[in-house]
Amino acid sequence: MPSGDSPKKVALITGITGQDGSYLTELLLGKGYIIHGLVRRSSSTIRHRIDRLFEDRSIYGEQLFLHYADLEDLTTIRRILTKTQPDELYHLAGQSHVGTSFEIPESTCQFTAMGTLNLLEIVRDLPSRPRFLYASSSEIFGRPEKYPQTESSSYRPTSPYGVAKAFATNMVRVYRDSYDVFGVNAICYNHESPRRGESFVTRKITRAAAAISAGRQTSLAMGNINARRDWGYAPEYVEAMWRMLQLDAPEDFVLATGKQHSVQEFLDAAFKQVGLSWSDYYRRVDKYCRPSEPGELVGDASKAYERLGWRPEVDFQSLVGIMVEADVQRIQQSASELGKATSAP
Ligand code: G4F
Repeated sequence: MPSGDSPKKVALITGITGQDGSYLTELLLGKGYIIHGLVRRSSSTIRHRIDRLFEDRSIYGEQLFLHYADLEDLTTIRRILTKTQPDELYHLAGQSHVGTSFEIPESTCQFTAMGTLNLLEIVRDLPSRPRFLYASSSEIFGRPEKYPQTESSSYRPTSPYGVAKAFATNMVRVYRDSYDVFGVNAICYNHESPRRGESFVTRKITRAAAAISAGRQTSLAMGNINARRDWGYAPEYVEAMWRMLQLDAPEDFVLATGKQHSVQEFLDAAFKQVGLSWSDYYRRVDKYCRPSEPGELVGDASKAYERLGWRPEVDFQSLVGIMVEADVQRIQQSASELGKATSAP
């Protein structure tokens, strides 16, 4: 290293292959970080969101490193943390589907609640502790007494997922207050992007709008379309997460737009963009309805604005526009690749 250069910061990200993990990785690469990511080993590694980085030899093996570990592999995680000595640890991994948590409550709690506690225990014992950010969720507020919610609103979760997240969020606070761990909760409201998993409602809708307009799908089976959410744009949320770990002292923050829209409004905007009417294709199917839904989840992010200088810029219409456009392009690209393959001699 040339004299005068400060050493590069090191970050470790759990959930690096997810929507937020991939955006955070790009953000930190741009800031010159060395990044270590934990990847779950399964029969098929789902890594498509970071494939471009993985295949770039000037990045992978130089600035970006992946390690296989589940959140249950405590010895492995301890070893990776001891070896890589991160300055910042972003804990984004977890079973993130609220609906699925009703079907698999035990593994959801094991992974999301206990997985976070295990990680905090490891961090607590490290001689040189990283700053720790936990990606918490508006689901902790469940059926809130008041709206909009702030960092001090009470936790009243309505799903196994929300309960697991509330446990983990409280544990971060306990480790901060009891052991002086620099631990913070980013209490994130829904945040979406073209990289959103296909089983979440926004992406399910934008994919369907694109596929129906291309003649590849004929209908869209959905659950409760009266549900309302505070939807923001994911790349902006990871920027706030990074800013949280740059503060002098650890604090929790609500990250939200402060505006609510219904699933039906999302449907309407997405289908309009491709010149269709959603009601011609929509079918209500009970299996997509949840045993219980949260109440009015809408966040007040004024603390993030004041302390982090963070304010979401991408509004609801723009978010829908970005996502539909990306899915239309994906379909056009796959059609042209298929065309090339079938016309090959
Ligand atoms: O897109 P969703 O599955 O997101 P949900 O449950 O709000 O959770 C997301 O946001 C949380 C807060 O940030 C995160 F903690 C969590 O990890 C995840 O990222 O569902 C949104 C709404 C729900 O009310 C659901 O009942 O859409 C309703 N919905 C209606 N039909 C549907 C469907 N949701 C899904 N996934 N699929 C449907 O067919």
